Amino acid sequence: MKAWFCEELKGQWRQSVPVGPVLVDQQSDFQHIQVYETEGFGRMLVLDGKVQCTERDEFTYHEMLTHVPMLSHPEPKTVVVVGGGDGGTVREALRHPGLEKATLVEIDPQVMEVCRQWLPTMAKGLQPDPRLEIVTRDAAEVIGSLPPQDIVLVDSSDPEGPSEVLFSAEFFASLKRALKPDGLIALQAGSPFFFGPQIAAARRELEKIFRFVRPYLVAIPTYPGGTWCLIAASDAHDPQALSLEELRLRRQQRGLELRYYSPEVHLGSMALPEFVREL
Ligand code: SPD
Repeated sequence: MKAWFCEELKGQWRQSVPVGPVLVDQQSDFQHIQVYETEGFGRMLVLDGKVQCTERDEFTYHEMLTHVPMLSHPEPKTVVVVGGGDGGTVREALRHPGLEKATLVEIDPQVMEVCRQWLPTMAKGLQPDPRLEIVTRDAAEVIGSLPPQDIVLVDSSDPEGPSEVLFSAEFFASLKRALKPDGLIALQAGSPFFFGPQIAAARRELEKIFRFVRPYLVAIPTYPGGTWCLIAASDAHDPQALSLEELRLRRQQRGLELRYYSPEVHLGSMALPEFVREL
C-alpha cells in the first residue's frame, strides 16, 4: 500500500502526493521541517505541512520570482533575498554575471542545513561564493539596517501564520526603504484562488508606496491550485513596459539559459485573467 503526503489548505482543498519514507522529520525553533522522496517530483521540502518546493518543478517558481525583477533592472548589482532558505532563489540571482553582492536573510538555520544535505540542487545557491552573505536573522529586524539595494526578493511561506508580518504595510514600507530609488522588489503573494483577499490587500498597500505594481502568474503544479501570484514593484522600472527586444537583449547579454522564464513569458505572465485583475 502506497503512503501519501497530504496538504490541506484552509479546509477547502487537499492535495496528495505518493511518497517513499520520510527522509527528514524535525522540529526547529521556528517550524516543522520535512523532506520526502516522492514518486513523480523528486525530493520535496515541506514546512509546517505546506509544500515549499520539489526538485522537479521548483524552477518555475524560482526563475519567475528572480528573473522577472532582475531582468526588469538594466544592471542589478545587489540583491537581498528574504526567506528562501532552500537556496533556490539566491541560486537564480547569482546567475546574473553583473551581480556583485547577494544577501540571504533566513531566520531558520535548520532549513538551510536540511537543504544542503537533502536538496543539493536548490542548496547550490547556499554554497560558498565570494558574492554571497548569509544572515541568519529575522528579516523584519534586519531589513532596515542593510545598505540600499537594487533588488529585494521576498521568498516567504504563505501569507498567514508566521509569514503574515511579511505582508504587512510596515514590512512593505521597510522593503521600499531598503531599495535604491530605481530598485525593484518581487514577492510571492499566494494562490489567487485561496488567497484572493490577501493578494488584493498586498496590491493595495504596494500601490500606496510604489509607482508601478505588477502582479504576475506562474504555474507551479505542486502548489494548491497550481497557479501562483507573484508581485513586482518599483518606482522607476515598469516590468510590464519593457519591449521583447530589450528583454531578449538583456537575457542574452547575461548569458541566461532558463527553463521557464523567457521574455515572452515575462510579458505574458502579466496578462491577468479577469478574476485576478479584479482582486
Ligand atoms: N504554498 C507554499 C508557498 C511557498 C512559497 N515559498 C517557497 C519557498 C521556495 N524557495
